[in-house]
Amino acid sequence: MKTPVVLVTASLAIATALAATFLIATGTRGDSASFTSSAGKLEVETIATGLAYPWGLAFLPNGRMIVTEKPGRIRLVTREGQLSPPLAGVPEVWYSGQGGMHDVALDKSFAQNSTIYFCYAERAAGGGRTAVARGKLTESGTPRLTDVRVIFRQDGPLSSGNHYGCRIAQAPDNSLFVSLGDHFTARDQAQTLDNHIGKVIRITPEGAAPKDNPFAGRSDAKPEVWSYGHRNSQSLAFNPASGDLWEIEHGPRGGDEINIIGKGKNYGWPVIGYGIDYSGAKIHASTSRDGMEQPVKYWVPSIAPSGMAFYTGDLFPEWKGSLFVGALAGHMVARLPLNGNTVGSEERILQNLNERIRDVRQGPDGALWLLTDNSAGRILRVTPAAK
Ligand SMILES: [Ca+2]
Repeated sequence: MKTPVVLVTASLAIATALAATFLIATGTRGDSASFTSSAGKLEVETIATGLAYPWGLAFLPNGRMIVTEKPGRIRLVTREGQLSPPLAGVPEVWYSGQGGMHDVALDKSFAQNSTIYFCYAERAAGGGRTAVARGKLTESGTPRLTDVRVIFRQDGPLSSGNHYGCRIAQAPDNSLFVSLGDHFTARDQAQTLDNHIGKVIRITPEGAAPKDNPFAGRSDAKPEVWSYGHRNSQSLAFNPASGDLWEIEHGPRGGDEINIIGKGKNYGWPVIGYGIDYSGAKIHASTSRDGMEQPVKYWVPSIAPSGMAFYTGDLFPEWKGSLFVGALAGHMVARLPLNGNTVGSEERILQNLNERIRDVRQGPDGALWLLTDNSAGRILRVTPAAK
C-alpha cells in the first residue's frame, strides 16, 4: 500500500512546476506544437473559440453540438464552430465560485422528443445547491428551449460556492444518474442518507425516485440516493464494454478517484481515502474499511480530473477500449487502457497544450473533442496527424 503522506509531499513540487509552466506558456499555446502520443503525432484543431468556461458538451444527431458555459448559458455550435446566441428559456443560474451551468445531456430518444437535461447551481436562501432541469430544444429559427421544468433539487446543507458536481448519465432503462458534490463544508453529510450531499442519485426522466432504488421506502433516507460517500464528482459515464456506471471525483490534496458505481454502495468519503486536507491536516481514518468501496484508480498527487469518454471509435484503432479523462490542474488528457474493470498504466497526452481540460467526448467522427476551461474557452478536435 502506498504511503499518502510521502507522495503528497512530492505533489507540492509538481503542482508548483505546473503553475509556473502555465504562466510561461499561456502566450504560446496554439496548433503549431507537435503533440506526440503512443498513437503517433496528433493534430489539434480549434473548432470554436470565445466560450466562457465551457463545461459540458454533447453531439446532436445532425452533427451540431450543444455546449454549456459556466456563467449560465447554453449554445448550439455548428461543425464549423459557429456559435448560436445563448438559448432562451434557460433558468437563472447562480454563477459563483465553482458553481454555474454544468453538464448537459441529450435524452436517448432526442431524435424523437428533442428533450435535453442539464444541471446547474441554483441560488437558495443562504447559499447554492444543484438543480437538474429538462426542456425541449427547438433548433430551427433562433434556437431555444421550451417546456423547461426543474425535475430535481439537491436537499441538505447549502454550498457557499464549492463542490456542486455535477454530471448526468442516462441508463439504458432511461433513468438519469446525477453526481452531486459535498458542498465542501458539509463533507460528513456524505455518509448519511437523509440528504443529497456527496451522492450519486438515480431519478426518472420526470424526476421521480424509482421504486427499485436501494434506499426507497426507508424513513431515514432520501429515495433518490443510489450511492454515497462521494466528495466532488466531476464525471459520470456508462462503460459501453460492461454497462457499468463509472464516476470520477476530486480528492482533497491528493486522492482523486475513479470508482465503479454499485447500487447502494458507500465510497468512503470522508472516512477513507488517499489524500490529506488542503491545510495539511489528516482527514481520513485509513485508506480502507470494510463496507466501503475502493477506487479502481486514484491519483496522488491530484490532477483535478474532469469529463471522461470511453473510446469506441475507429480513428485511433490502438486506443479502442481506452478511457480518456480531462485534467484541470493537470493540464492534459489522461489515457487509461482498460482490461475489464482493471485500469492499466496511464499515458498523458496533450501536455504541451497547457490548457485546463474540462470535458472530453468522442465525436461521431471518432475524433476526441475537448473543452478548455478559461474565459476564452475553446472546442478542440483531436485527430491523428497526417503522415
Ligand atoms: Ca472514495
